[in-house]
Amino acid sequence: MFGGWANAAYDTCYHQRCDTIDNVNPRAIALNAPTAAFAVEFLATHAAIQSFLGFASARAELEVSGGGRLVGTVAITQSSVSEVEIAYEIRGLAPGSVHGFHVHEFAAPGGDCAAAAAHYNPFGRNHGAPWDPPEDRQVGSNGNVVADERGVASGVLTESLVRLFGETSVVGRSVVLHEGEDDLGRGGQPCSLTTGCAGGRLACGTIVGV
Ligand SMILES: [Cu+2]
Repeated sequence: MFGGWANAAYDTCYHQRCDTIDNVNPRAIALNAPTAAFAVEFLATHAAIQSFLGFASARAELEVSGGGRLVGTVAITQSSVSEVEIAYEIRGLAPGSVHGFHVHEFAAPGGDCAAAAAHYNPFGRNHGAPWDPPEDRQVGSNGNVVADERGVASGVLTESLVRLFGETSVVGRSVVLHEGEDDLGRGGQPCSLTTGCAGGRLACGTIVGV
């Protein structure tokens, strides 16, 4: 009888323990709750983290204003925390022609260069030359490109204000090639300090992280 009671008690206890261990498992909760909480928080903030960390490189395909014809490519590489390299190759230009070349504020879907709006200027500064001190120019003050005798403009710019991460990332904005020359803020006209008086928009493309 004693043995029967003991066995019954043991069985109950055993099954309770089994239930506890198999179905609730406090030890597992103790181990996994912080992990689970972290995972939930990570997923919730993943987009923000990715946006902040940004991209190592980005690319823009330049289409003639209005869309339909590809005229160039721009590849931006975050070469260090403080610098990017902007490699460009643009074809079909007038030989020897000079064109303002800027990062503008918004995307330019399908060659809609008007949608790009103004130069990207998150710090509210006057337009200047790429070699002006960072505090004296806009993020979009990237200077001119020059076509060679074949009508091809190609080269690599090093930029300290353009970046592919953080709050002032240029990913999702655009590169605009203008019809005329950018006076780099030195023309003495009202437009010199905003657009460099570079004229209309020849081509543009949205900057896409890759
Ligand atoms: Cu521009």
